[in-house]
Amino acid sequence: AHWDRFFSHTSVETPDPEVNIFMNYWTAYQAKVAFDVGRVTSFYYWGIGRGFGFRDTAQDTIAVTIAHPELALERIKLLARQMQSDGKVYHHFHGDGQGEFTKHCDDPLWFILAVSEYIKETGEWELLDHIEPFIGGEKGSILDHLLSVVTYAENNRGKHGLPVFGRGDWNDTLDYIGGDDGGESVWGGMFYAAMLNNLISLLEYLGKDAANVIRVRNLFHQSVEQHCWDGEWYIRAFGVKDKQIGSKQNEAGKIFLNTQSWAVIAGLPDKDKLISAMDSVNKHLDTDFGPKICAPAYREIDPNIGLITRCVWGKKENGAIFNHPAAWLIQAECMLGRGNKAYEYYRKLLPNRVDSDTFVAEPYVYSQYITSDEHSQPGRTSHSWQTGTAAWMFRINFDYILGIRPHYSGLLIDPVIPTHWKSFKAQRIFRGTRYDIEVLNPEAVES
Ligand code: IFM
Repeated sequence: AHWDRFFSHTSVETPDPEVNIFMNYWTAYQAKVAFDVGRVTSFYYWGIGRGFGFRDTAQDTIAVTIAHPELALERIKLLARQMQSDGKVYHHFHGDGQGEFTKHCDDPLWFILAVSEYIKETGEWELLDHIEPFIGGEKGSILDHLLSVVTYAENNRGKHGLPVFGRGDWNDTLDYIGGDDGGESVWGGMFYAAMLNNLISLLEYLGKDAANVIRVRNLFHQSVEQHCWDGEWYIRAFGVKDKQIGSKQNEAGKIFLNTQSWAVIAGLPDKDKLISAMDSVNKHLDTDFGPKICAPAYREIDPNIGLITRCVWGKKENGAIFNHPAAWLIQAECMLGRGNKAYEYYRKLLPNRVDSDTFVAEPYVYSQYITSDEHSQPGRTSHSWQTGTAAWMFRINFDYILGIRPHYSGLLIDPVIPTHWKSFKAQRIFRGTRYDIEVLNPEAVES
């Protein structure tokens, strides 16, 4: 009964039976399981060991906002209590009130994702007035917590105006970019802009003054546009003595996936560059098993880049097919209106695509990564279940391929599908109403 209730909130009927079975069961199921236990070391320990990651916990909430918004709400309140009034947050926390500050530059901004997705889904604006303590005891509303993140974003800028890298961004293994004092994250600049965009829409919808947030968002757009274009794609970072990482000039790590997909997600203005960046992903990163996180993989240790260069090539963040950022690539293709490409990537990444003897893990579960063509055993997967991928794959398919996604003002229907889909049907409960949707595509368009 528990699972029937959960699954009854969404359903899809597309011309592709595999999409249907993953979306109606396996991926939705995995996303919920990851929400429930993915961040704990066993059923008994809750956040012991490394603790709960702030960024992972924030992203997990999007797995349950549709069927169990009350669970997402509890996590949002928990996250709010792991924040300081200057916007800094614990990178890992152990239950309530204990945690570590590690200077990962992305963490605080994930709070905007969790809150904005919750409000889009539920329309519960009163969450913004809900009071939670900051670390240290001072109290503030959820809106105060969100605005503290804007202050953090503005203050955490290096000499190119991009986020100071600290001990990593979403990519934990870029932990010594710039050596001890930091470097700058180009992906961070894009990610900050994307999250601030969410906050701007929220404030504007409420009729509140968004001018300051727009100003800060523009700082990141400008810095990326001014300093980060490499001719055919966006670089990944500035390191020691301004060395560019993720550039044609490098022998390894010439191109990274995240700075191409997030250029689109961040809403950068130059459409030609965005198309070129995404086409470069297809050209330099795509493989039979999906797009690699970066290429070529590092084969020499570089203490001024970090752990990524100590991973076996073709594994983990060092050039594997890392499923979580691969999902963002699908979102970005949809945002460009390229339904054929988005669907092709989505299908290729389904956990039953590689033959089981090679893949090794369960053929219905997204893993953290699949070894790439640079590894001696390509197509092998690892860390099954231990990933935030399922939530993103589920939401990106529903929200961007089928295009049925919540917005502050209602449910938007904006599909970006393969041209050979003549039609599809979907159902979804939104703010208490079940919507029965049928999309017809008689002219075989992509969006
Ligand atoms: O983003 C991280 C995540 O928080 C933990 N696992 C690895 C990812 C990429 O480094």
